[in-house]
Amino acid sequence: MRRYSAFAIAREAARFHSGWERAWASPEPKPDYQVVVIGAGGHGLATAYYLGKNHGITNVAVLEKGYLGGGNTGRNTTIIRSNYLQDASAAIYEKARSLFETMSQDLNMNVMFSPRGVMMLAQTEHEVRGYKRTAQANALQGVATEFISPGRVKELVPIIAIDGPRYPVLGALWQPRGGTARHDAVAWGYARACSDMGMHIIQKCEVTGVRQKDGRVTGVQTSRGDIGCKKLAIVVAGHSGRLAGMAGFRLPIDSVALQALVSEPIKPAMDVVVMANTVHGYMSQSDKGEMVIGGGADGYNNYTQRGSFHHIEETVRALVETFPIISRLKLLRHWGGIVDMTGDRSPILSKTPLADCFINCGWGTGGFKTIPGSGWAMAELVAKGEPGPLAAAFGLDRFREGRFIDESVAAGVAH
Ligand code: FAD
Ligand code: PYC
Repeated sequence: MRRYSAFAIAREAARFHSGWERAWASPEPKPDYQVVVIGAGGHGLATAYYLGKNHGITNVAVLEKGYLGGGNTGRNTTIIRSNYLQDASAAIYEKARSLFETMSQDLNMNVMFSPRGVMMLAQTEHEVRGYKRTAQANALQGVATEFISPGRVKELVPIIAIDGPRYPVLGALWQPRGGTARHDAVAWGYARACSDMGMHIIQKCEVTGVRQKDGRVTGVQTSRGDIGCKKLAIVVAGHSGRLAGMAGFRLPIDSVALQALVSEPIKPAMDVVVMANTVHGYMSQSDKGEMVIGGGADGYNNYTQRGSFHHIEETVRALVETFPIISRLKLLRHWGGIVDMTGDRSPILSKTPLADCFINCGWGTGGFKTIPGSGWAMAELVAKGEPGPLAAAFGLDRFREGRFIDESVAAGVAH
């Protein structure tokens, strides 16, 4: 793979951009691989990448039923933060956030990581107590957050109305090194690096069955024929329940649509990310100038990968009191993705009842930010057959043992 650089841009400009290589290859599937990863979202691609980079395993195929990054990875609102409450969460979310700091250099792809700061507004006394508690837990965990006053909120976000009639801003949990990144570039960067290591990324290849013998996985049936493997990683977010069904086990997961919308582009108005979890709304401004807006997850299980009008109304109604300027914006587009929610709002990185078959899911409304950390931990699980320190708490057995990792407050929009 030829590296991207300022020199390469100048060279290609001089020859009418005729010399760029394809970023990743599109090979035909081989009959067998050492590891098959199902799902070319960020988590599946990062799993493959760290299998190669950290464990030297490159005989890997990533199978994708649509196009890579076309699931939630390309549909999310790109908020990156690690201000979770429990120690196990802080460890994996902060590992992921720290990997975002150097991701562009690591992947040689500009993922536009923008650590502009993320704040979660406290708009009830209950939230004030909850976020002060999180800031104290984060201090012990080595995660840099602080509880800030309404005055400081107004300084950081001049367009905010802090004296709203129903939900005045009483303070906020502030993470200065949280931010955003370009979601597609994250998927493309991992795909390019995997392809460069000789891995196969096979798009338009739907897995329709899981083959097994004597309790061990032996391969998968796909829309492009049978493919054998020694180890299988299922990393399909909102489709996890369906894939687990094919492998013969059940998951404590609900599939629900989460929707978002963007406004027409406007001049720079807000240079931090703001989440208002009591009213179910959040907002940031993209580099193009659009206000990126989202709300709570749909209140009923569904597989509809699209937006809906009632949701636009609910979300905008929730936010307009705190951000009066949005009443004058035009809506540009809206969409949805299918997220995979667990009861404790924490992920599952686990062995499964089928030997050599592993699952990574349950990131729900908040898994974009964890793509590198999750891939790192999942690669270790698949390579060694046992979870390492980052994944150990997130096994499926916690649901049987009642050892929940409750992150319903930190999950924000997933209530
Ligand atoms: P996906 O990107 O969905 O990838 C799974 C892939 O598996 C898909 O490409 C799918 O086509 C493929 N697949 C499924 N079934 C099969 C099959 N049978 N065979 C082959 N392939 C299959 N998180 C944040 O951290 N911050 C945010 O601001 C944020 N905002 C969000 C906003 C919205 C509107 C949505 C929908 C989600 C948001 N999220 C956010 C959550 C985040 O997007 C997800 O947690 C994360 O992208 C999940 O990544 P993934 O790789 O697991 O899943
Ligand atoms: O997890 O930070 C998050 C998030 C924001 C919007 C959707 N998810």
